[in-house]
Amino acid sequence: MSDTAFTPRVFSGIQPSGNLHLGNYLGALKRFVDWQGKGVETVYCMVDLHAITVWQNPADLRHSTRELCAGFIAAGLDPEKSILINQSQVPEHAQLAWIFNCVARMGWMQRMTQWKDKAGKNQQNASLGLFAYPALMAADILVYHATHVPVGEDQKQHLELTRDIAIKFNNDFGVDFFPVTEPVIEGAATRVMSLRDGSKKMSKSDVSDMSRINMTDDADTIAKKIRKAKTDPEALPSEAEGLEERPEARNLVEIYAALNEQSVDQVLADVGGKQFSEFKPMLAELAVEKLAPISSEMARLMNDTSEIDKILSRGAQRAREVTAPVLRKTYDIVGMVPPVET
Ligand code: AQP
Repeated sequence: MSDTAFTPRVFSGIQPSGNLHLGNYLGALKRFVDWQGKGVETVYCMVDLHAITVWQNPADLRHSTRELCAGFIAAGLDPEKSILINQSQVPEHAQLAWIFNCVARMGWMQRMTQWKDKAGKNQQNASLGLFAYPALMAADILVYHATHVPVGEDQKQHLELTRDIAIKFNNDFGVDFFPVTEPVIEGAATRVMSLRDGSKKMSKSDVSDMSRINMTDDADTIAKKIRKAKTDPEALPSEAEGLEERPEARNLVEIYAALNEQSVDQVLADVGGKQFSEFKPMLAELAVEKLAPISSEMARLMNDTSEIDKILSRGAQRAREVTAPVLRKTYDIVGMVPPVET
């Protein structure tokens, strides 16, 4: 929470860069829904401008953006209660990002692990947008003066950079204009790992589809992926410390706990001593019970994308009531001459 007197407001986003997966759901989307009931304004974004920092086929991007919006709604976000937008329809995100490109330092960006991971050894060939990604993310958050940002563990470093940008802007211009946002990284599965390798996070860009559960997977596919998930030969322990050095086992127990809204300790109290041959069908049944209604609702919503487009357009209009004045004030602080009536 900000230590200044900013009105609490929640912002978060997901990239429409491929299939929404269980990691996005447990680390982010499920948290978004929880926040919707807390009496705080909530703004959730399909961050299409972030998605194009790596190549996206235009038709696929349009489809993924609408499908992501369908996923948001199917998971429980109500467009009347939360503002749902795609980033490119609210131009103030990109406009504020330019200001932040001039506030943030090259060295800050170079330290970002996501930049290092995604650009890899071929940094000279990566897009400038991929390098500047965290400044756009800071703008996404701060253009709403958002105070709470629910995300998965992998976004912690970017959120720290958002704080650094807000602090530097406020210091440079001698103002207390942008809130210093705290990351909200909570729940049992803030870092869902690959089903094939417990040392890698579950990710849209993993080449193996067996590594992740997609929110569009049917019941048979979900069950098959869990049945084939990598594990070790030991039985499950009765206490959480027994999961140390057992990343695949920990991952499956954490997924179970998050889906069933229990703690890891509560799950282990029930399943400790069981073999994976017994636990995996339990997990598959739970995953299908929780995810199948979401995927079938997504499919239903995707039958009429014009309704999704209207929701996004309405969301953008509502969003701009917040973002346009914040951008105007930012320009004023920076010293831009404002337009006048002619
Ligand atoms: N494995 C994960 N466990 C928990 N949370 C996760 N998130 C992503 N993966 C996991 C959270 O989902 C939100 C949106 O993520 P994103 O799509 O904007 O970016 P990402 O982290 O780059 O997602 P991917 O799947 O890993 O995409 P690629 O493969 O393209 O890099 C964020 O809150 C994130 O923490």
